[in-house]
Amino acid sequence: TVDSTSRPAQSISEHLIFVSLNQGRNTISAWLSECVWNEKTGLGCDVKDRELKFDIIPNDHPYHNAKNPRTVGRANEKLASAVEEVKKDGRTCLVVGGDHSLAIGSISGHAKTEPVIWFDAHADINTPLTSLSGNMHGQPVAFLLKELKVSGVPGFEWLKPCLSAEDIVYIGLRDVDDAEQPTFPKDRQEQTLSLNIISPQKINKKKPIHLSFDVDGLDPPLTPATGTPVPGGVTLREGIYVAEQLYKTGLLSAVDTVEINPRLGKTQEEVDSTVNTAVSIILSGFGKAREGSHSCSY
Ligand code: NNH
Ligand code: MN
Ligand code: MN
Ligand code: MN
Repeated sequence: TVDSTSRPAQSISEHLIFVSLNQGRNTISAWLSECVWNEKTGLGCDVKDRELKFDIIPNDHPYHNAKNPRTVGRANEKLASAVEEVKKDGRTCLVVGGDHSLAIGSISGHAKTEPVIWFDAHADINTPLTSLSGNMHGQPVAFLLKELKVSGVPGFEWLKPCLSAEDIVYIGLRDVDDAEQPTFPKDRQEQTLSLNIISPQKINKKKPIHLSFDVDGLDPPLTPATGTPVPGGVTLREGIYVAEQLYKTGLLSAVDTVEINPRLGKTQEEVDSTVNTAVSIILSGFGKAREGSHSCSY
């Protein structure tokens, strides 16, 4: 996480806390430490690295169409506390997943944040009653929305929905399930790829921004190692532009990086290109400028 209150806007000396949902360091966290935190070759960010370990709850039967609710619920409870600690410490939080169900804990722990930029091909607003896949990564927005009142899900007794539909801005959206239509906030999709994606009113309020970055929001050839690719996505240039603009607001307070699944890459090259793409967007969100910076040797 990065200190967004005391740092100068263009500073590359950020304070970062890294929360990984993976058991042990993986490809993306190894890369990130080189590119983001390494003082000589990277952005020189001050990093506090945290690894969270989660329990697999036995006999975790589905709740309607939500699979593994107790395991996912408890993991998110733990993540929410970790993110809350990071924010109390005045740092910016970068969560590396893992699938998008982690946004439930990440955004809850980052409470009172708005807007949330939901960068994704999908709306992720299914509920345990509407989901056809049963995957909880297709449901986090529904769990977070006050309007939807999802309740009674085992493992989520701790959760208090903290977002309103008007706090969410979707970027890259192009695959909304029929069952998601009635609940999808229709006016929430960006019209153009400019910072108007965030209403000027919200920026004026200087509220911290949460970027929930699902790599499948990008065009599939950029991120082949992901579970549910959808053609016609955001280009790398557009993705980097969005991240740069968010950095320039000085308000980017937490970032989720989700749906990178190295096991789904057909070759090592596919895994590497997925990770490289995600890393380049994260770096832009944390201040790497395409035009370079004299104080940055990267
Ligand atoms: N909408 C589908 C579902 O609910 C797909 C969700 N998959 C995602 N979401 N990767 O971002 O299962
Ligand atoms: Mn998603
Ligand atoms: Mn958060
Ligand atoms: Mn998605």
